[in-house]
Amino acid sequence: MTEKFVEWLRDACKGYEVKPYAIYHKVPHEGASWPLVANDADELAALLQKRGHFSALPKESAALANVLEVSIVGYLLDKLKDLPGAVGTRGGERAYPDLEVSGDAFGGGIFAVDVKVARRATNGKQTHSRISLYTGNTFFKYPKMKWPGTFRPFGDYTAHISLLVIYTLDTNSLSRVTDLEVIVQESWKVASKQRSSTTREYLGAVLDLKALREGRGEFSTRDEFYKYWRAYGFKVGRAVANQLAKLTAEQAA
Ligand SMILES: [Ca+2]
Repeated sequence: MTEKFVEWLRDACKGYEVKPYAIYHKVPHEGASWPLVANDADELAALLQKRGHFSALPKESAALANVLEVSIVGYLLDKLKDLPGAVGTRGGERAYPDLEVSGDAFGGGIFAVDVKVARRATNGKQTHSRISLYTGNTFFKYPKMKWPGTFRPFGDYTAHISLLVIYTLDTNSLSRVTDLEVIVQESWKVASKQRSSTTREYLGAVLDLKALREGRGEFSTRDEFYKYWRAYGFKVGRAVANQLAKLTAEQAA
């Protein structure tokens, strides 16, 4: 079931090209005349650029990542609409997952797809920084509880899939992004034993692009992965502790 879905996702992503191209400004430079006539997409882009309709996408990594993430989830939702027996739902902002897919098309399970956008390191062989797979001290740690910002408890999913979008930053282009590569793997298969942030409670993926492509993380089984990271001593801040107490009380009632 999961293999079938992963294969479908990989195949679907092959057709994805960077769609966000630039920020569009409605009002052109003074003196630009109408109508505007273009014979193809490239000519149109060149004309719009010349007339001052474009500025570049943000190059700050979190902002750029968000633009790409929204775009690729939109692209996949369109693909899913054309597929009988498949239902795609977009997750909320700052929520898990980014996309939920269910239906008979993939054997009836419910799949969580989380998009992680990462810049390629200058050496071309690693991600520039470690991709975060999950926040470790909330929904991931308590898979039977339905946390705010999630559709359902973590443990209710058939599988958790990471859709990794790797790009090279090109500050000279409007879209900022070149050499886009999409890698689809079950999340545990690309996990490392390192956290991805020293200040936030995130668990991280392996850095090596080849290992990400091949699903060669640092765990040999799914169980080993969950055992390791659920036992990890993440900090539990007051907000999380309060939320946990609330959920425990509600769900025991
Ligand atoms: Ca994401």
